Amino acid sequence: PFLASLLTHPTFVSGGCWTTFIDDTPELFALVNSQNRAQKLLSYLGDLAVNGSQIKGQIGEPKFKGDIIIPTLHDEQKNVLDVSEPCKQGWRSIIVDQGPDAFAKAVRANKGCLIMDTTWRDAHQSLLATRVRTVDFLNIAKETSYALSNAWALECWGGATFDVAMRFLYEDPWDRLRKMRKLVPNIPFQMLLRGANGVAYSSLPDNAIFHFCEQAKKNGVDIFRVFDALNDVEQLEVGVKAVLKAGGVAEGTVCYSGDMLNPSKKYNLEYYMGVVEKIVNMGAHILGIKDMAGVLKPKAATMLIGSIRKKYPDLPIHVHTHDSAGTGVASMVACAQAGADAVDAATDSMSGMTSQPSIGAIVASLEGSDFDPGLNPHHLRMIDHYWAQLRLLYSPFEAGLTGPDPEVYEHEIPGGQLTNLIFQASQQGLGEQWAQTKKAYEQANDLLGDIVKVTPTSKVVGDLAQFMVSNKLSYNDVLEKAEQLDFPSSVLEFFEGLMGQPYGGFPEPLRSQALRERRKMDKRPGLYLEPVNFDEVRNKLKEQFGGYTESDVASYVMYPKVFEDFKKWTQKFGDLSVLPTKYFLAKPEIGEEFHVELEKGKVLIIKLLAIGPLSEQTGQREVFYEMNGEVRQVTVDDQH
Ligand code: 3PY
Ligand code: ZN
Repeated sequence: PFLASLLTHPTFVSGGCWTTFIDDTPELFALVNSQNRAQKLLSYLGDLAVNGSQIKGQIGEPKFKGDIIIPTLHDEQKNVLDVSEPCKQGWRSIIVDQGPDAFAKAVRANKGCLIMDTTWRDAHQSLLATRVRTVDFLNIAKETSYALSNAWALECWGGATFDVAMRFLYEDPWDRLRKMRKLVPNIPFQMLLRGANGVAYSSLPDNAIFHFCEQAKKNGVDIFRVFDALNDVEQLEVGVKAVLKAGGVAEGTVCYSGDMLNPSKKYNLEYYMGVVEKIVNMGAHILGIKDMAGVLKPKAATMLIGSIRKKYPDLPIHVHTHDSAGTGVASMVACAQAGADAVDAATDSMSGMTSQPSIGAIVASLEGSDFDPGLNPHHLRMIDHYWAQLRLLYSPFEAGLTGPDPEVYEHEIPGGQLTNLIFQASQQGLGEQWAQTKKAYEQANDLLGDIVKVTPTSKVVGDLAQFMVSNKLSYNDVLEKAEQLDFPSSVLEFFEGLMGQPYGGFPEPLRSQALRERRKMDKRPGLYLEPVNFDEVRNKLKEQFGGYTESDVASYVMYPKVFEDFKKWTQKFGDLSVLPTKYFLAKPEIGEEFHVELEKGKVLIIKLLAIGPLSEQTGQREVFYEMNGEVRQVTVDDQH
């Protein structure tokens, strides 16, 4: 294509200045570049047409077949709101103009209870295997900037979204962040950071966390919810310090586990108040309460938030929950009444069960009270009309949840993990085994010392539970045979101390029997790990991929292999984040026309014309497309 463009270029044709021609004509490269991109895109589409979707976790095709309708918002006078430019008003201006301390003061002084909308992060992480793609956030971003302009924040980044974007969606999470930021300049963006684990599954060297937070802040994150999966405050502090250094709003977070109302349980009010005190002393701007399994009952919420509010009248409190048991709305209302400054909710059609409670239900429950969140219910409903369509578009990733699971009070499985485990059980047709897995999860937790369970420690408990079920091991079997058992690697990493120190210590003799010759760390892992040599990483990326950005460096440090695979994929298929989800997950009908905007103003009009017969010699098929009026052909290996 380069030669063709060159030979037909008017300057070349007219015999104009030859020596500087190529240097002076950059559009030639742009053209070749976009033709390359178009060809790569066709390779992906051809492969999809012949072999079906290769996206991990996808079962079948989307239930939603039509075109997504973007809802229209209206103002108080019922005039259509002009959303051609993003909204400019919102809480973010305080962070940008006056800094994190001023934000903390302002939200504390605010009378109502604000809402953080989790639809762009935790809701799809908990319901749709974290599979929602960048394009689907961007398509509703400007409308959202208006509808949620008075929200505390949009939770839109971090947690599992970081690795899933690269690993399964072949998207750059940083690119997603920058694009969202452009279209939503007014609402604070919040991310979830797993303390010293960053957005990975075990600890990284401290300098990796500092570098990551600096990049996250630069690329658009305002508020960082920092937690540690064991409430190990030393692990947590690494994250909080990194956020403070980067200039972000630090939401130091305590993970809620167990049942505070039950006096025989390990984690009681005194325990929580102790962790809170340490978080306050770290200099966190906000206190987060993270009820990752949805086990904070309304009465416990009143007691916990009430006690913290009484001791720390000026401390902003932000509460997160999951609706697994069906009590999410009641608990969040109780939090608001007890003095929380913000609670989490998700758009209605992406709420409930293992996700956050419904935003519409919480707003209605607080309406007219002193705690009214100050959001427009009509606007929220309009945004939800969009998400109702999206939920059907992503139906191939549904776990098939059917109703609340109050048994969560016993097994305490966090929302996202509960969905995953149900999905796995239903895939294997193991209805009975699912009941056993829940029971085994409870026992595995006891074996490990009744630990706080959230990524990554929830995976440790889940892996041990599945290990027990598949090897038919009872609680006592594990204790008795520990010296002979080949424990899952996550369990060994936990016992080594790679995820920090659990409250009350590791269970002995199980720890020593399981570890055998392996090391035991009794301090936080960051003290043992070699710092990352960033120059080495930069050189490596330059050599391997011809260039890098500083956010690539952060991705590589967090997930070296995932990043490399992601780069290789994009070298083969290009940046597919521009492809509408419908055509990313399934092939179009023959003759169906669709549009892909490669970049601003560069639109491809594509139509699948035919899928050719299988060649016996090569095992390949030719797939024919029309692209901007020209017939194009791709050769695809038939994997069937
Ligand atoms: C994560 O760490 O991804 C979580 O959502 C924990 O709740
Ligand atoms: Zn959560």
